[in-house]
Amino acid sequence: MEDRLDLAMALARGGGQCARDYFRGSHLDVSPKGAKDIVTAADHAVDKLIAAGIRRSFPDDGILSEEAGGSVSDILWVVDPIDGTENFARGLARFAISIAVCEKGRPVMGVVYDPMADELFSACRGQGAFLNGEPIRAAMARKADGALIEAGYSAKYGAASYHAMTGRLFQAGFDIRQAGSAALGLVEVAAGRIDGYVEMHLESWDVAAASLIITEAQGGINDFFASDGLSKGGPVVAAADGLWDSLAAAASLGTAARY
Ligand code: LIP
Repeated sequence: MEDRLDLAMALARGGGQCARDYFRGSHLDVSPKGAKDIVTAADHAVDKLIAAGIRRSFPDDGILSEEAGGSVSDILWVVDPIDGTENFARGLARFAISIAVCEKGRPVMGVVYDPMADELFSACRGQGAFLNGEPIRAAMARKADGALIEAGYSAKYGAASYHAMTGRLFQAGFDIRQAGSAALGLVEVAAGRIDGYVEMHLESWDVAAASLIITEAQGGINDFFASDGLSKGGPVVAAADGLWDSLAAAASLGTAARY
């Protein structure tokens, strides 16, 4: 898996440079992608760059990406070429490249790269989590009162249920932010910068890399991949180690088990 990690890190950086070349430019070609969703020329360009690199080095591995789809296989690359596309399209410098490898449906390697901050988060199963090569750890246990979390929002799933969820979180004492990139919010839990992240529904490409980085940083996250999260997606609750139970209870997203 070390070879795949090295390649993922190189492709994330290369994809990040490609995204920066498009960023705030005049050739974004923003187009609708289903209800309340968009895709840009940069998403496609980064997706193609990453897929070409994987096929060159590991032609027998499967690829599942947000923009090109794909099929599940034993060794599967799960790619979000630009996580935070809405931010990217509006010129907001908060987006990430997310690349994971799953074996038998669960992440075993993951990288999340923030091209604007030049921060590369990485992990291989059982080997710890790193930011630009330095070990990271999720925050220690915190009480809900005053804990800073992110509650991700997508217009695809409507405002009413989001308001109900954030109402429960405020009631429980959490302070809430919403910044538009699930992958970056999740790795900020792993780095201890925030104390938790919740979202009602995410896809596997939003979550796969960051979920491994969180567990390798001693944080907690629900068992997203247990009930076919790889192809169906689902809710996400991630938190500092001692905070997971109270955050999951307040969010009340039906995330029964912590991974
Ligand atoms: C986005 C996530 C965000 C979520 C959006 C979308 P994308 O990823 O980062 O948290 O609310 O629905 O899934 O589509 O920009 O890769």
